[in-house]
Amino acid sequence: MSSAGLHDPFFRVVTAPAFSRHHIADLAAGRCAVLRVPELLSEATCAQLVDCLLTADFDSYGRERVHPAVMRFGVGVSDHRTEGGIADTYWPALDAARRAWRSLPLPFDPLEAARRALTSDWPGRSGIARHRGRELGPGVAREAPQGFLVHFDDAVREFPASRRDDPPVAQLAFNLYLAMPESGGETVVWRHRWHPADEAFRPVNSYGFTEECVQGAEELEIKPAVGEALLFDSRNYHAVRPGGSGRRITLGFSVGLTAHGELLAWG
Ligand SMILES: O=C(O)CCC(=O)C(=O)O
Ligand SMILES: [Fe+2]
Repeated sequence: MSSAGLHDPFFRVVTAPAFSRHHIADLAAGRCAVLRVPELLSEATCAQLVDCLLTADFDSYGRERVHPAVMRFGVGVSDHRTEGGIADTYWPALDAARRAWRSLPLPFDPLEAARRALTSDWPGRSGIARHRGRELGPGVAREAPQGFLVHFDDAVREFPASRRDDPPVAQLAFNLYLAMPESGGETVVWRHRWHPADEAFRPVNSYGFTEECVQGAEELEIKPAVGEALLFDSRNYHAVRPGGSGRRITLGFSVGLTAHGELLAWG
């Protein structure tokens, strides 16, 4: 509820048994704010994936930009940004990340499985986004013990100079929760999108903003269960609360809906 006590009936959480085309369209159109799909994977499968992932060498996002630290396995394009475009360093980093993922003794490719679950009912083409003909990364595994600051994700703003082959007309964030702490680790989404005045609330070089930035905006707080998947419009400001005891390990990627009706993922 906003500070004025008024409520936008479209700013709501919807729980569904699967990612239907209608639910995804509702999110893109702003008829709902967050889509929850419980039990996308079983708890046993999540535990098995966590065991494998914990043998991997997690890297951290750029320490200056992302603080408190977020550990990551796989490459994120936001760490390879230069003058509003994708830096040349991204491509060798992506090759190394692909090799590292392949070297894990995973029972199946969980990012591919997640993408399939997300797009199985989608009527248009789906797959991984491309930049000048080259496929971007499929997503990352992340561990954020101290959570994420209030921020938004919007490739249109972050990469204004990027010559994406298929620029998104709507951007969503997909996350699958493999391990969750007993307390904390909630995802919060605010009914607020970037405004130029918000830059006053961004510490220098940080990806995130202070909480004042979203003060008074309606918010939704979700504590996903292990095996659950969340999809939300990442242009709305969002944050992850610090976790108490227990690890918080997720698989995540961005999803763009293109003008051709394609649903494309990237990491
Ligand atoms: O881990 C989460 O729940 C959300 C992380 C996030 O900021 C995102 O997926 O864009
Ligand atoms: Fe985000």
